[in-house]
Amino acid sequence: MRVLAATTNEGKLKEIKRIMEPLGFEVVEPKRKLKVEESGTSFLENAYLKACAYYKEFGLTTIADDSGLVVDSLQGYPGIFSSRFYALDFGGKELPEPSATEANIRKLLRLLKGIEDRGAKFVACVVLYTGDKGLFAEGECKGEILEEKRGEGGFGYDPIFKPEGFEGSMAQLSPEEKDRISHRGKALRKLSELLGGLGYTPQICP
Ligand code: ITT
Repeated sequence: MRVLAATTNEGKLKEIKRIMEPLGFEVVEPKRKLKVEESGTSFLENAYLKACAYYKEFGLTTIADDSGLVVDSLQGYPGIFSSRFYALDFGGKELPEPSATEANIRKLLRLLKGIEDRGAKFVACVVLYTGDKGLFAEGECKGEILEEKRGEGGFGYDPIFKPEGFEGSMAQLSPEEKDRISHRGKALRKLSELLGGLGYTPQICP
């Protein structure tokens, strides 16, 4: 099955390909990145908005991922605002320097300074939209927020997230290890099972 990956995030795109291609999907990149207003109030709504917008533009079965970091002691923030947390009017804004990712991490570490409860989870909601049907699946990865960055792998908040049962950060895992335990890996494998249950058989490309 050929699916268009509705994302502007290179880290996500790499992972979607890495997880879905061995499951028999051909993942194609959009010719153009779209600016989709993520006006939903949940990961599911935002994933659906992205999937529909890309489908409308390119006319291909589309997969979208809306994901983020849910932090217990911050009432679930940054949550659906994870990619733009630095600019959110919650706990003071940060300048996006040297990058939005660095500013997001800096803000989160600042807000958690001296806070004992560091519990958090990554959540991903993936939606596959075929033009007449939308299917979704969710995945979670529990862990805690470290005091400082560790590791160079992955993307986004990975260097400050320690998954449950591991010593280091998500950014210190190999790509295969991350995919095995990650919110995205779990959500995409669930989606693939759901599709199988509906009789879609992805063809392995030669
Ligand atoms: P698209 O909407 O174009 O897919 P985005 O980066 O804006 O790209 P989201 O709105 O879903 O995507 O925001 C997700 C943010 O959550 C992302 O920018 C990261 O900061 C963070 N995030 C999600 N999954 C992550 C992961 O596996 N590792 C680290 N950070 C992650």
